[in-house]
Amino acid sequence: MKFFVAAFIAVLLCLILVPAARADLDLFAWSEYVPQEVIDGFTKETGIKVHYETYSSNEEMLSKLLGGGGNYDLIQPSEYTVEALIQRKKLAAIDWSKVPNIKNIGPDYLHMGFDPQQQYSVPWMTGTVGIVVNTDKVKDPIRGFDDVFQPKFKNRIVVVDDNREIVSWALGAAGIPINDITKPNLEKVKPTLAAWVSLIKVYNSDSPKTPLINGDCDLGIVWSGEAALCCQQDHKFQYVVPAVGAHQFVDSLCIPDSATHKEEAMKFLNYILRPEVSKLISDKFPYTNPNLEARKLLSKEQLENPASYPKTGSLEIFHSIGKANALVDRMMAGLRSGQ
Ligand code: N2P
Repeated sequence: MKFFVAAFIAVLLCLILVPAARADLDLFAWSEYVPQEVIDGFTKETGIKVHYETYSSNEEMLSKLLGGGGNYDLIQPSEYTVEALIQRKKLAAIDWSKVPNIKNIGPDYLHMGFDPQQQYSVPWMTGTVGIVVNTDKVKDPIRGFDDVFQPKFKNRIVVVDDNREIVSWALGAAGIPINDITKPNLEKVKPTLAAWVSLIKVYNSDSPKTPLINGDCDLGIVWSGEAALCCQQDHKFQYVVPAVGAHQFVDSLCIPDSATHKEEAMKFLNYILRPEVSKLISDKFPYTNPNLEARKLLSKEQLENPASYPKTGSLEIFHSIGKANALVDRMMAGLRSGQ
């Protein structure tokens, strides 16, 4: 009898404790950026289930993270948002002894200005925001933003749905440094932006390639990985890094200080840094891969895709602009609603 009671208690304990011990991982990342097979491969190897929730902008991610809208173990901010989160002490330091594969990242992508001590971020992908031209439909030379936003291209343009990006194009075209976001500078570019906004047909940050590929739009200002997918599909698409320069984004994975599964998060970081895993990310989402060991595994075609690995262009990263973000959003909301 005693034996049966003991066995019964043991089974009961197993039922209660084992599921609790099997941790999950809550990943909050950009849409169309983390291949399902990478997630599945990680789960298969570690038993850790990954919940992938998506967002379409840094600002959307921030408002959910800081508003307590979710409990996340990994987030995927761009450089200026990493900088802002470090300033606000919202990120957990990464224990590099648990993420030795960081060695695969090229030195140019480490210790960047937004995380100078390389304490909080693992570079995921980098890229540019540039122009896609359907050369079957657009015969004029397109070299910069002013060439895109011409009245004759009204309702033929798709852009990413990202106010900070759009404002940076007008600043760049006016010769104002793209991080110099002040009230007077915004006033200066407001008329240009008003004219540009009236020409845009589609705002889409998740899949801006779609209206280009299906022929709804002939010009786009989009993330380079989306542009690379257009170029891969049809040589009629051309990628142009604007002559005045472009924003180079650097998207990283970071662990929020509030994360409850930090060990699992570091396992995931080390996993995605393996060259063969990182190659899968490049195969599906052809941005510029900062993992130099993974780049060695890419084909000549992948490395020669002009959007994934552009050869020219002066590039600049964004810096955190603090409260000026609200100025950008307010002005753009007004312009986009026709005021
Ligand atoms: C991926 C979006 C890339 C984000 N779908 C650029 N920061």
